[in-house]
This record gives sequence, structure tokens and C-alpha cells, in this order.
Amino acid sequence: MPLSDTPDFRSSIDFTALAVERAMDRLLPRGSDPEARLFEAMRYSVLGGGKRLRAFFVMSGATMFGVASHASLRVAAAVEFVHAYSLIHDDLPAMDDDDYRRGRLTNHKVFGEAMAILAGDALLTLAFRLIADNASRMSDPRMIARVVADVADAAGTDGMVGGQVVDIESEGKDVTAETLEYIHRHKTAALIRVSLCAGATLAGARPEQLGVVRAAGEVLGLAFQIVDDILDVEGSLAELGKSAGSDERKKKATYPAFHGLEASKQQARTLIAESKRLLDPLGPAATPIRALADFVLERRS
Ligand code: GRG
Repeated sequence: MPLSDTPDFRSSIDFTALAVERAMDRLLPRGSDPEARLFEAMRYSVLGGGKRLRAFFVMSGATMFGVASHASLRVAAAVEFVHAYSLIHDDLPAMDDDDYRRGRLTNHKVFGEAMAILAGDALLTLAFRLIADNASRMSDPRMIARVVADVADAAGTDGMVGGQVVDIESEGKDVTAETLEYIHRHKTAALIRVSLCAGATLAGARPEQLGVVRAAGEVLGLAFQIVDDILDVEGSLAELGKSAGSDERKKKATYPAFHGLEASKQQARTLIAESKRLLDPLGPAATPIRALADFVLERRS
């Protein structure tokens, strides 16, 4: 039985999602200021569903090194804000031009393009405010500076934005296997890797331990996007909360399009096994991450 099927894992993932949703609700602006419509747009996308896996990565990274999960809650929320910003911008007409996300209309369909862009911008900046804020709560401000830099790298030109640029420029073209992997590693794996590393960094993991976490997070992140590509072929609107088959319609560079469905599934399985093997030096403390790796492979949404 995959580790992700155990009742313990299921309840810890539900518990984390609930805790981070409460924290995000508290941390997001609200009220009747002149910016009220912006606040509504931010809250609409952040609080409207999602698996909260990146939050779970942050908190598991921290607990693995002995820090109680609630101590990393603000950073977990911050990473989910970065993720929500990327989804809002990714759905815009100038990007993927999608109408549905998480089973609801996309942000720009409800609030208009200008407000959707600004909601994304505001979420990204709020995320860094929250990570910096953590300095007063955690022991070592140098760790906070490290996490700020790492998340900036993962979200920026060396990460998500860089991957998105290559993805957009590859649409409709023949890409090589190397370019495809580059897109996936930058667009998706970088934020997943940094989520795990942020928690571990905050908890004071040693450099060699962080190296292990980083390597496992990178491989897990790549597997995550391959599974996402597979689900886009095999899933339904009801399961995914967004239109299936959109990658093919947009002639996106995906693993199934390049390698075929069966080879992509095999590749995802191999990467998940590798990510678990990479965690070996961390022993039983890494069990929740191994379970999460299984969950990434088994997920249907
Ligand atoms: C416009 C400056 C600018 C930057 C945009 C949009 C963008 C940068 C990057 C896009 C990155 C992106 C959207 C990658 C897709 C990653 C992915 C697989 C998302 C789905 O993640 P899940 O399944 O979603 O964890 P939930 O809804 O469960 O949170």
C-alpha cells in the first residue's frame, strides 16, 4: 500500500490544509478600504480550493528537523500566495487564457484582467512581507534572509518566470527533451523544491541535510509536473477543476506529447522512487515526505 493511503497521512494532509487556510484567511487583507475589490480578488483565488501541497511541503520540511509545524505556518501561507499569484497570471488571456481553475471561473473572468494582474502582484509582494515578518518569531534572522533569497530565486528568472518564458516561446514548436525538462524544472519543480527547503532551512537543518532535501525536492517537483501533464490528458473537468486537454489544444510542450503517455507514467514512477531513495540519509524523519511523494504519483487532481 502506498504510504499516502494510510489514515495518518490523510489526516495530516487535511489538518495542514485546514491550518494553512485559516492562517491565509487571517493574513489576507479585507475590509472596506478603497482597495476592497483588490482584496476580494486576492481572497477569491487564494481561498477558493487547492490541495495546499506546497504548504504541506514547507511544514513537513520544518517538522522533519524538529520544529513544530505551526512555527512555519506563515511561510507555508507565503509560498501558497506565490503559487496563487502564478496561477492567476498563468490563466490570463496573454498567457494560457483559461476560464476555469479549481472548479471556478478564473480570476480575470470574475474581476477583469487589470484586477487579476494586480491581485497576483499583491499576493507576490505580500508573500515576501510575511517571510520577512517571520524574523521576529524564529531564532536566526540569517535563516530568514536565506529563505527570502531562495524563494525569490525559485519564483523569478531562475525559476518559475524563467520556465514560463521558455514554455511560452516553445508553444507550437518542436522542442528537445532537454528543453522540455528545463521548462518543467523551472516552471514547477523550483517552487516545490524551495517549499521543502524553506521549512528545513527555518528549522536549522545542516548544509548537508539541506543538500539532501534540495535534491529530493527537485526530483519530486519534476515528477509533479509530469503527473500534471498526464492528468491533463487523462483527467476530466470535474476531477481537475480546469479544462482537460488544454495542453494539446495549445500545442504545449508536455511529457505525454513528447515521450508518449506510457513512457511518461514510467518516468513519473521512476522519479518518485528516486526522490524517496534520495531521502534515505534522513531516515524515518522523512517519512511524511515519502508519503507525499506517493501522493504526488497517485493524485487524480
Ligand atoms: C506574469 C511575471 C509573470 C509571471 C508568471 C505564471 C507564471 C509566472 C508561472 C506559471 C507557473 C505555473 C502556473 C506552473 C504550473 C504549476 C502547476 C502544476 C500548478 C498546479 O498545481 P497544484 O496541482 O494546484 O498544486 P492546486 O490548485 O492544488 O494548488
